[in-house]
Order: sequence, then structure tokens, then C-alpha cells
Amino acid sequence: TQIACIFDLDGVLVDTAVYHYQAWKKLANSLGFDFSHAQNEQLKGVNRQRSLEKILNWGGITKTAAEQEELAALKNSWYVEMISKMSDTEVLPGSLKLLTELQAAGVPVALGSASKNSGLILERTGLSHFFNAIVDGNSVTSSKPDPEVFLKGAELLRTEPSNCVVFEDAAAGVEAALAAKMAVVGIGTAENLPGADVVIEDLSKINLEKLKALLQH
Ligand code: B16
Ligand code: MG
Repeated sequence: TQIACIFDLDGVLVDTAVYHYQAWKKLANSLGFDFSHAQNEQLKGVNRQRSLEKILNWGGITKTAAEQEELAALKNSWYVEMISKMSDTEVLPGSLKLLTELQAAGVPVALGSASKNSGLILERTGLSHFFNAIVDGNSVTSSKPDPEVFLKGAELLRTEPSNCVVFEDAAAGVEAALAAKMAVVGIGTAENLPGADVVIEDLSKINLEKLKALLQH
């Protein structure tokens, strides 16, 4: 079987979701309100600008485009400060083993992330060298659930969507992968990830053999 893998970053390979949450929470608090863990779930996989729009909406706050840009930059400065201190200890369970297995087998691997900070994160956690292609928030125009990020990944890997397996922790990301007509491995819980072909707790629960079986149907 021809197979290629496209990995989401936050919440799949590394544990940066907690830093996004802390930085957004700090921003909301500074504006005089708070939001729940359940609401935070809706921010996963969603790009920076869209995330801010959702949060301001929850707080019942209206800001001009210029003000929104400033607020997003402020959140990002706190977030970048946090991720600058990351190390390879924050790579999620099973990531290293699976990426190593794929690399050894010559399986093409791409990143498919909404983040504009993916370069810094991959570098801090020592994962850069596993990727044959990087598609992130700097290279796409439409945010997940639009399939653009994954379709670009397949294109850069010079393969067809039907050969691709996407790894995603966010509902918006699973939707994007399905729209791209790719197989999807959900990371997390099935109730949060409707439509995924299989949902596992983390990457230690899967290997190349199981991925190939997934593409057979
Ligand atoms: P940044 P992923 C996404 O990354 C995060 O899940 C989401 O919470 C974040 O808002 C988005 O990246 C943008 O990140 O502000 O760093 O550009 O899960 O698609 O890897
Ligand atoms: Mg994610």
C-alpha cells in the first residue's frame, strides 16, 4: 500500500494546548471575563483570529479590527514566551516511536497545523527532522475545517488524498481531513471527534501496520 501521513501539531505531537489555554484565559481575564474548559475545546485547531473572535463573542465584547489585531498579538507574545521554554520532554507519548518507524520505512510525512508558531515548536522539541513537508498557519489561507491545509500536505508529498492518513485532536481538524477525503486517526475521545475512522488515546496505540489496514477499506 502507498501511504503518507499528515500530523496535526498541537494536541497530537506536542502538548501545547495547555499554553494556548493559559494565554487565552489571561487575555479574557484582562478583559474582565472567563471561559470554560468546554468552550476551550472549541478553540482547538481553530486559527488565532477565529479563536479571538469566538472568545470576544463569549465575553459579549465588540472590538474593532485594529484592536483585535493588537489583542491577538498580545496573546501570541505570552504564548511564544511559554513555548520558547519547551523541550523534548513535552513531546506526547508515542510520537517519537511512530515518527521513527515511519521515517525508517520511508513513509512520507507532513505537518498539517493551523499554527503560525509551528517552526519554533518543532525546533524546541527536536521534531523538525521527521518532516518532508510543513504546512502551517503561515502557508494556508483557509482555516480548518477547510481541507486546504491537508490537501496542500498531500500535494507537497506528491501523493493522492486517498493515500493519506491524518492525525487530529480537534473536531475542526477531523472535519477538514474528511473534506479532503483522507483517512483520520482521532486523538482523544470519540464523543469529541465525530467521523474519525478510529479514535485512540495517544500515538503509542498505533503503528504502521495498523495504519496500512486503515487505508485498505
Ligand atoms: P497560533 P494545530 C492550532 O494548532 C491550535 O490547536 C489552536 O488552538 C491555535 O489557535 C492554532 O493552532 C493557531 O496557533 O496562534 O500559534 O498560530 O492543532 O492545528 O496544530
Ligand atoms: Mg490540534
